[in-house]
Amino acid sequence: GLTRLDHVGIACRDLDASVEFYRSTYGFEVEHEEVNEEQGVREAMLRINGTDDGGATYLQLLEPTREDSPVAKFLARNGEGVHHIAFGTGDVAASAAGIGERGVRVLDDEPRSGTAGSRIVFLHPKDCGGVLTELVQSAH
Ligand code: CMX
Ligand code: CO
Repeated sequence: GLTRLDHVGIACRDLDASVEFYRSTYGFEVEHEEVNEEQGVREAMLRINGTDDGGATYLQLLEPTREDSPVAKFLARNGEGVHHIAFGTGDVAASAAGIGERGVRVLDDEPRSGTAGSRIVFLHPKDCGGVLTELVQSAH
């Protein structure tokens, strides 16, 4: 099942400026930064809290690396802002299959590679009340 809110993904034009905003305004620090070419993002994970299932909750700041990426498209249409939410699961394939059976479109046939070796799938926002939703299974 889904055990926690893993992260909130936020689209930004300038990752360094966004990181600095969250540091200076709230005191949140970057725990992890990487480029994911498949998703077309440069991203920073800011840890907000730990949870009793061993996971944690993050803000995922997302800057597009190419113009045809989902985040670039989102920025062009909406400007900067909340892009998606992500729920944690112990078994992303099983969670996606169960949710798919309920009529929600799962955008990835196979889980893809997410932050820090995690495995992720996305659910179509039009089937989720306008909220782009990600399921994530941590690597550890
Ligand atoms: N949240 C809510 N609605 C969204 C959305 C979002 N982030 N992105 C697009 N939509 C809506 C649009 O508003 C549009 O609605 P209308 O038809 O009512 O105008 C509709 O979905 C289609 O929008 P689009 O701009 O044509 O976008 P696409 O269909 O090309 O792509 C989506 C939308 C969700 C399929 C695509 O963004 C996708 O596959 N996303 C998953 C991958 C991803 O987002 N990766 C980046 C994050 C990586 C990470 O978290 O690690
Ligand atoms: Co995400």
